[in-house]
Amino acid sequence: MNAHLAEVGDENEDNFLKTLISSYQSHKNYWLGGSDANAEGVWQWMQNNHPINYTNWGHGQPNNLHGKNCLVLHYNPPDFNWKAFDCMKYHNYICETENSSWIILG
Ligand SMILES: [Ca+2]
Repeated sequence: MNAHLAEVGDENEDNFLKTLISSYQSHKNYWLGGSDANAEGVWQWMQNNHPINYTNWGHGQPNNLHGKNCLVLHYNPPDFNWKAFDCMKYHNYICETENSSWIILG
């Protein structure tokens, strides 16, 4: 399938995902493909280690505490924004395919 965790390049993609999960199960956290596991505080998209340019961090995020090295799209009523999370936690997830048609699994 060549799918990987979704990477959000700009506000349009961010809004697209928010709209999509609003119509699905909005009151959950969804893994995105960002991490600062390589270098604390330096957030990258994991597929190609590209820097994360567009961001939608929630208030006080990313907190950059060790152990919170993965990125979730977090429901923070009434909107969604980004939050650093422990990578080992269970969450739903959003994947994208190589041809950039989006899918949600889980
Ligand atoms: Ca971190």
